[in-house]
Amino acid sequence: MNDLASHELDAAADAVEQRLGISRREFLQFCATTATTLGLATGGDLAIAQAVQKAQRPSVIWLHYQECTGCSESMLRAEHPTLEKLILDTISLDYHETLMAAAGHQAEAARVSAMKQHKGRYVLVVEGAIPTRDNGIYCKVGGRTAVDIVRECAADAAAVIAIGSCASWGGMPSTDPNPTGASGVSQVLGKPVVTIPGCPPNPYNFLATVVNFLALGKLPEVDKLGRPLFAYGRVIHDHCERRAHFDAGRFALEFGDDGHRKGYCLYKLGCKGPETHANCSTLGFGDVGEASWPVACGHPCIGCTEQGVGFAKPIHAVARLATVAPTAAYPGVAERQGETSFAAAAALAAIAGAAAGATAMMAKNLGKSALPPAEARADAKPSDATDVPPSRVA
Ligand code: FSX
Ligand code: SF4
Ligand code: F3S
Repeated sequence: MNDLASHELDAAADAVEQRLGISRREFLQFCATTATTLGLATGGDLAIAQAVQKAQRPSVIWLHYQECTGCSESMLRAEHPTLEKLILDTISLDYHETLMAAAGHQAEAARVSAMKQHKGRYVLVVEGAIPTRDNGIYCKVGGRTAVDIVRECAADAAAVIAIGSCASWGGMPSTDPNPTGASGVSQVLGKPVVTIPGCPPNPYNFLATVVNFLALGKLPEVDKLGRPLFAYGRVIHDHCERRAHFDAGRFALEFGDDGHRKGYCLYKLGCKGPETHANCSTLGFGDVGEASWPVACGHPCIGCTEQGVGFAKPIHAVARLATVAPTAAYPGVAERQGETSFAAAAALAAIAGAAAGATAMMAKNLGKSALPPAEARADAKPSDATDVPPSRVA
């Protein structure tokens, strides 16, 4: 970075420190991390710092429908690194039913007024699924159906963001038999929108999306489900802290067993990390440090960001391995460990060659039971020490 850019970055950090009371160090760290996360070229941190500093805050209209308000809670309870301050400073939250002081007709008037004043420039955020069955009568605000209001608000929005799994595809309210016809925003609008799934989603992913919009004037690149690639481009399993245990065939088989207490892989307890796209394993949630995500707490990922997995597959069902060719040779969760799966996998490898051979190796590992502690094994090497730090142990 040249002297001028470095000076400008300092100036932006000073301004933000004075306005928000966020330390320079925290703010610069946030800019650098976000620039890297978004894949911006050199100077990306400066673009982000200046976008936040200029405080040309886009008007945001935030609608709530079938949900638990966990998405909003997740934004507001985020203290690390001061995300909440940045979120509330980076946007002008002109309509949010849970947070605004106004109620009834006054609240609706605030929405209409913000829409008129910022026509074509406001950002519409939708939290919660939208009931579509029976002409949408299962959710009304001010006498109008959610379907109606969402369509009206989206018509003049500069960008539409569906926050949470409910708004992304229907989420929990759409669980079979979906009595209200709970649907995602893109289904209701009939066009793709940016989705930030998760139940609740990570507030950082929302903030990074908004910052991308402010700094670059456009929404981030997304996958075919509208999920920003910077956050949902890979499966959780790819960078899970327990991945080495998976690869080595060390699994927790029951909650509270030896493998579980040692922090072994949770695949056999139904972890959906292998088929769930999200960055939970690299980000963490809330303000309690980086070990704050389901798997770090000892619970299998339930796939809450993945349509067709979260709230659809039973929690105990084993995951499909999205990035490796799956094989019918996997042992079931309750199957006796060892013999059958390895024989079947070996047969598969013989038929299908090298690619299947890799799968067979994995199947072999999946067929292992949790190994005894390294220190108790005759073949133990220092690299076999699998105990994880106390904070990571379930
Ligand atoms: Fe709740 Fe949001 Fe889940 Fe849904 O998050 S945390 S039920 S995704 O819409 O409020
Ligand atoms: Fe982590 Fe789950 Fe993958 Fe095991 S199956 S490595 S716990 S994501
Ligand atoms: Fe959800 Fe799994 Fe992340 S349950 S919060 S996608 S670890």
